[in-house]
Amino acid sequence: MFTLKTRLAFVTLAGALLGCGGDYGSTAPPPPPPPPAQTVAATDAIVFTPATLTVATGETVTFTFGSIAHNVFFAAQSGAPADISDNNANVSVARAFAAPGNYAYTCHIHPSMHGTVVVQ
Ligand SMILES: [Cu+2]
Repeated sequence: MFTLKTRLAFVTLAGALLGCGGDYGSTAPPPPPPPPAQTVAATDAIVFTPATLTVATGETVTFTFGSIAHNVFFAAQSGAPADISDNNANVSVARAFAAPGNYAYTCHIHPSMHGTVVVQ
């Protein structure tokens, strides 16, 4: 009986200390990381935004896909990165552009969707 009372007292004390420590240690959450600098959004409105994106040679462009699936097929030309084929939803895919040029692309699911990456 004595042992049980002691244990209960200890648990109560520990709970009080933990609660106090939690309040003392609370800080504001860190700010979210900034979005990638070079991004093309394949939107649920069936457009690429921005339709034309200008980047420097060697930069990486992140294509972000929303809840509606899209893909990115580049016009066949030297320096074009690999296509982002199939159905892409709720994912982001990065492509690097190693050579200057104008790289046009389209979504094969929605042929009205066009965009261009201008690499300077
Ligand atoms: Cu599409």
